[in-house]
Amino acid sequence: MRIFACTNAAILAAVLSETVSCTSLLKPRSNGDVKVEVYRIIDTIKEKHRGALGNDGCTSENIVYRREYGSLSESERLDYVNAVKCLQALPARTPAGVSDGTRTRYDDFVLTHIQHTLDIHFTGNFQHWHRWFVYLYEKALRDECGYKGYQPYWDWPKYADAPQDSPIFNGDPYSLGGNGEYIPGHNGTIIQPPGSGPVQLPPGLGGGYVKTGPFANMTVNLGPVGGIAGVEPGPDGGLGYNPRGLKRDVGPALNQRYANYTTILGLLRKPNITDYRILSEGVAGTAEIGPHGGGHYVINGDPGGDLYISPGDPAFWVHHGMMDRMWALWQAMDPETRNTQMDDGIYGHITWANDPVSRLASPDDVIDMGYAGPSTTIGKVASTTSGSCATSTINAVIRHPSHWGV
Ligand SMILES: *[C@@H]1O[C@H](CO)[C@@H](O)[C@H](O)[C@H]1NC(C)=O
Ligand SMILES: *[C@@H]1O[C@H](CO)[C@@H](O)[C@H](O)[C@H]1NC(C)=O
Ligand SMILES: *[C@@H]1O[C@H](CO)[C@@H](O)[C@H](O)[C@H]1NC(C)=O
Ligand SMILES: *[C@@H]1O[C@H](CO)[C@@H](O)[C@H](O)[C@H]1NC(C)=O
Ligand SMILES: [Cu+2]
Repeated sequence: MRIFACTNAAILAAVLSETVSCTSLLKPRSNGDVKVEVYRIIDTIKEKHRGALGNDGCTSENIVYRREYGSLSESERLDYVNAVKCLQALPARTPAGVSDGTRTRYDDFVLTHIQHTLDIHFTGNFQHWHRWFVYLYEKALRDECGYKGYQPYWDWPKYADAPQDSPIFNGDPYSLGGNGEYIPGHNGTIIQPPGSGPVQLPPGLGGGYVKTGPFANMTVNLGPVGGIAGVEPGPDGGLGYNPRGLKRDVGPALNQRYANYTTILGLLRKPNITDYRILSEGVAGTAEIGPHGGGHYVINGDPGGDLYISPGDPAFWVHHGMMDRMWALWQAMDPETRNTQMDDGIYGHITWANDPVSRLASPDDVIDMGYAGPSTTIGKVASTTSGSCATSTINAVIRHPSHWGV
């Protein structure tokens, strides 16, 4: 096959520049070829990443790598699941009176996400905010619940044809709980994000309560808040106490359509952060919801389908682990430029899709974590590998969320 004549360096160059002759060899011919190409590019990125280690901070000794959920051993998955359950059993740090529905340490994270939903999506801080959010969750699992591993991620395309059977959702004791019980004839969710008309999504293969796996019988305390047509907010606008069961509607339709190998290849080939964001998050107010929205609505249900309280489903964190992994891989192709590049398109502002019109986000902008954990700034979490990789808040994020593991 001619493609093997293309060296790794040339393929990387081709990824970075549409003009290199190897580009034509990157053009997919079938889904199998696309997958091969994705792995070829990721291998090239890993090689470049390893070559750069030690130049500006992390070394091969002190860097750590996150791993794909299905690549963890059963006992490693169980350790992760038990740490999440531990967080769900610890008391909240949010003071009484702020939100009656915030009962557990886990809920602290959900509350922070609710409070910031409208200034952390389709905004210039989106990726940075969620990077720090996932990092602090990982840190809470480790520091407060004795977890020894790192936050695993959900490799979307790997399970796109049957996410309900994946190690994440298959309902075995090592999963994040099963799909919701199948509700015959149920319709897909109609989403209604801020500032846009309703979008009808296809249904998944569940729709009801999760009855299998470690999170069967899990209690959701906060919400609903909004974003789904026909669903009324819970008490106190969703901040009140509203205990109910976990529901999901996992299925392949949205996964195949929005988070397949072609999507990954598309992300890896985007020349700048503005273009990357438009594929990653989709086009606000349309059915193009990108792998970000796609992944959320593969989980769907309650709280997974409500954009404010979506972190209330334990699968949120593997989804955003993958969001961060993709961004980190993309950054690693050209760290000098991409670790500092800020989006200057419609998603580069401090309001949702720049509505109402607002200034561009800046590296000095604070990433506020409320009661979930310490706040930081956009600039401090932009790189996962620079800094001394030793102590302090800034190095903490660098030390852990590095994303080229199995
Ligand atoms: C699904 O939508 C169709 C068409 O709007 C409607 O007739 C049907 O009753 C709905 N099914 C359920 C279970 O709500
Ligand atoms: C869920 O709760 C019900 C009722 O309390 C109980 O019978 C069932 O065994 C529980 N399931 C799991 C998986 O914990
Ligand atoms: C794969 O995802 C891309 C968007 O990233 C989409 O355009 C394409 O239609 C999807 N493929 C399938 C088979 O749905
Ligand atoms: C990003 O790349 C696209 C080409 O895909 C180009 O049209 C656009 O001008 C670039 N934007 C910036 C800000 O460089
Ligand atoms: Cu979010």
